[in-house]
Amino acid sequence: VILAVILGLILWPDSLQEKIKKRCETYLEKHGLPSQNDCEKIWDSFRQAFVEKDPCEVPPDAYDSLIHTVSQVSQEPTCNRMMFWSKTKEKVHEFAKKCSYVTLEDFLLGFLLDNLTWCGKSGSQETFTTGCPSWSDCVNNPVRSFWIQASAAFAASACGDAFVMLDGAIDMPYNPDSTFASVEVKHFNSSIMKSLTVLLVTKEGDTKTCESDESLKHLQTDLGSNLKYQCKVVPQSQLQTCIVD
Ligand code: DVN
Repeated sequence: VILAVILGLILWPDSLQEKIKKRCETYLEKHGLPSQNDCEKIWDSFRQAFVEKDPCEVPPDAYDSLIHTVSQVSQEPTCNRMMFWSKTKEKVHEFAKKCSYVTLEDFLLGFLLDNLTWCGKSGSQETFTTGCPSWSDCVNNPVRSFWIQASAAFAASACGDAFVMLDGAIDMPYNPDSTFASVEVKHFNSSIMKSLTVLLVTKEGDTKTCESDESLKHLQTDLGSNLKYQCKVVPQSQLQTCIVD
């Protein structure tokens, strides 16, 4: 048994708590932000959102306290460089890093939980990273609810000229069921945000244009008249250059 425990610790050194606190410390250090106790505070707020709860009964607002705590610790939104995305996760993060845009996953809140799975169990103080409901198993699952609330907060903070990277190689680049359409666009605040520019990423041979795509007409409608809409086709190869006009 002792050997199994030691082996377990070697093979599986990171509990969810350690992983998140490590990400938190790395992030705050990299951004020159003070960090005494902050990561502990953030872990506590995160935990209370889902621990001791049925993993299908964690609504988005369970994360309000975490979002509040993180906003007190972290940096201000970066106006004119904020970038949203849908069905372009890998491409957008590479592009954002290279070309100095910021996605939700570049802010502390998204950085802490990117690519993680977590849940609790009613009647237990434990946190789990396996056996948790997946995205569509139930609506109010801890992971889905987190991303909904984090995306809503991120979108509400968007200021100046914002961007979204959409996939021009699929039928519906702007999909009403996506988090981008169903949460983020609804939370844009036209008193601080001026415009949204779509970067429609195409592969060689794609014939889609900003004008030919039906789904983008819905995006224009959803943005309303207070936000300026722009759209540019960006061949995938051009993403390397950071030049997108
Ligand atoms: O603008 C971004 C960002 O700010 C954000 O949080 O929301 C926007 C991206 O969400 P989206 O518009 O729904 O885009 P996607 O590409 O449909 O989904 C993004 C991610 O949500 C996926 O990569 C999934 O995460 P994962 O599994 O790679 O860690 C997850 N997701 C969305 N719908 C899902 C799903 N996972 C499983 N099943 C689904 N139906």
